Amino acid sequence: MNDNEKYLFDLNGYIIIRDVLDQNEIDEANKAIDHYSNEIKERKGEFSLSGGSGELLGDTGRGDLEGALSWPKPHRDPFRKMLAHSKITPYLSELLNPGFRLDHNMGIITMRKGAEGHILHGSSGPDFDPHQYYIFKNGKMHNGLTVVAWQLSDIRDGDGGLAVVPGSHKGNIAPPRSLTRYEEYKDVVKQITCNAGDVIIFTEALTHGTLPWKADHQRRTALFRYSPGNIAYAKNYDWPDSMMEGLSPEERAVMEPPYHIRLNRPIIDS
Ligand SMILES: O=C(O)CCC(=O)C(=O)O
Repeated sequence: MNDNEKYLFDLNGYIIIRDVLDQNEIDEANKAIDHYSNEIKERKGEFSLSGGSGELLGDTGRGDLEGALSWPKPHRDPFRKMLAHSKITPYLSELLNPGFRLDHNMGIITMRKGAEGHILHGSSGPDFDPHQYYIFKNGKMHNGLTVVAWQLSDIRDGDGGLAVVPGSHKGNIAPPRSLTRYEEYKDVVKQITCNAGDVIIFTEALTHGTLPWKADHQRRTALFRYSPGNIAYAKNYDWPDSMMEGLSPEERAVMEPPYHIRLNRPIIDS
């Protein structure tokens, strides 16, 4: 992570890394999603994410697809490659410190035209959340739970999808409810545009959410969440054999449970 990228992450709470995947890798990942498309669960009723906001409403819910790391070969391969990808691990070592670990099982977000948005949320101010935080101390960034979002389809201005309040990861005051519902202060909410193959890294301290999907093509994003090696947000880190079988040493390293780096924690050499 170079100095300009550090500046941008500290300033905004997120960074976009361009062209991490080539066209072949994007195609492989999309082919695997196509193969499992009948398992996509659209969030409706009590699972809706729009929180009753008229601005975030849609005709259907976000489509979630789980379990990609456990799929049989070759379908799992494109997602296994994302787990400890050599173009991304240097960023995670910088932002979360060496020894970072996968927190939560990864998931694939799909949105078809008309899918609702997700109320904006984030953990900065007024309270300190010891699992999801952004701290700058002794000349260095320290992050709690951090999202790595792999884009598998293009997102243009006005399409919808991930939206953030840049800089809010350093906020001390809770955002107005009308902002989190996308009813007011829309000028401070930025919809992120990017291309398939790009990766967005953002801290969960950042106020972020999802705008309803308006494009004809389906949104597809593979979402991985990481924590520093010493902490866990999610309860479960006893990963099933189906997820562990066949992993490389680097991939295994990010599947370690939370414990101190001093206790022979395997570290990815970035
Ligand atoms: O649509 C997105 O990328 C944001 C998803 C999100 O914030 C969440 O699932 O908690």
